[in-house]
Amino acid sequence: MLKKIAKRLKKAEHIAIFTHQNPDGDALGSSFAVKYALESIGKRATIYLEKPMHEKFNFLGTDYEIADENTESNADCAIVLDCGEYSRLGNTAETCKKIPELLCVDHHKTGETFGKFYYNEPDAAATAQIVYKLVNLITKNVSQKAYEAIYTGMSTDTGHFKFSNVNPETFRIAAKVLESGINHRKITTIIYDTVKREKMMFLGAATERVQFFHDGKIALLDCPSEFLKEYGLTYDDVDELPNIPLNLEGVLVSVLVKDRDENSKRVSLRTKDVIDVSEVAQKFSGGGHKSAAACVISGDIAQNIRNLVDTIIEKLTFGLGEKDV
Ligand SMILES: [Mn+2]
Repeated sequence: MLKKIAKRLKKAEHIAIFTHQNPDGDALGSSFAVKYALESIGKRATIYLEKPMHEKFNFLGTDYEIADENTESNADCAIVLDCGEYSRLGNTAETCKKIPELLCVDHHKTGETFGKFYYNEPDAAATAQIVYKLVNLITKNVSQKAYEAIYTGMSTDTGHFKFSNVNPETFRIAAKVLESGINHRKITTIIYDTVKREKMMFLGAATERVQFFHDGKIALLDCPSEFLKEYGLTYDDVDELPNIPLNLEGVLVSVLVKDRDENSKRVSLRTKDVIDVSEVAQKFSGGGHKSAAACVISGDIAQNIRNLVDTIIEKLTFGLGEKDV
């Protein structure tokens, strides 16, 4: 199927590239890598985003367009990367739907298999890991810019090669990417080792807000946007937020509660691989991966979050979890 997707891309004239809202390093890295590969063989390629991406990813490139419900694209082919469902495309979904041909490359387990040509590799640590293969099917001369973007996606989706989604293939592909001569340290310095002062202070205060359940095995951080505002930050500045409660000693599962809109909260779940948190998220109409998942909570929010914590306790007690810990 990946070969077919490469073939369709090569046949197209103008390719529109889409990814999930609030794009992370994998979403953006995959998008820019595909864009650069297509441009290198003389195609037009446009990345559509809902809003400006976080400035820390500017090193990948800044050539993209902002799309809303009324944006018309004259692309003859669309490829959606790192996202398997229209609903996660946010405001760019309408633009995407109007494009005659739809292709999709993803690694999320709980997508809706959309597009005429849909390729999903749930074992791939990052979509960028699949994109490595895709760009090499598109061109024999993949540029360093494209490889930098792929490395960024692989690094950020694996917590810099330390999450359980890392497999031998991840390192094989990372090795090939490094062999192209990219400066990986330049990338990791920007992504991991450059922290704003206000953010350091925020992280300390956030740690104090963490609540514990089930003998300290579950940690919950309620982080409304107002709290971030006190430090001059937004959610985009703290994408490692779910790891603050998770990294605490003794914690097996973390719950991060963020504002979504007036009536709902976005909840991110993480685990030190003791339970499948995507199953917990699915119970609340969400989804994701085994060790990282998310869902939206509305209605009686306090009660529903309590129910979610109870579901985790149940999983820890009766699921596959506790005996393996
Ligand atoms: Mn991803």
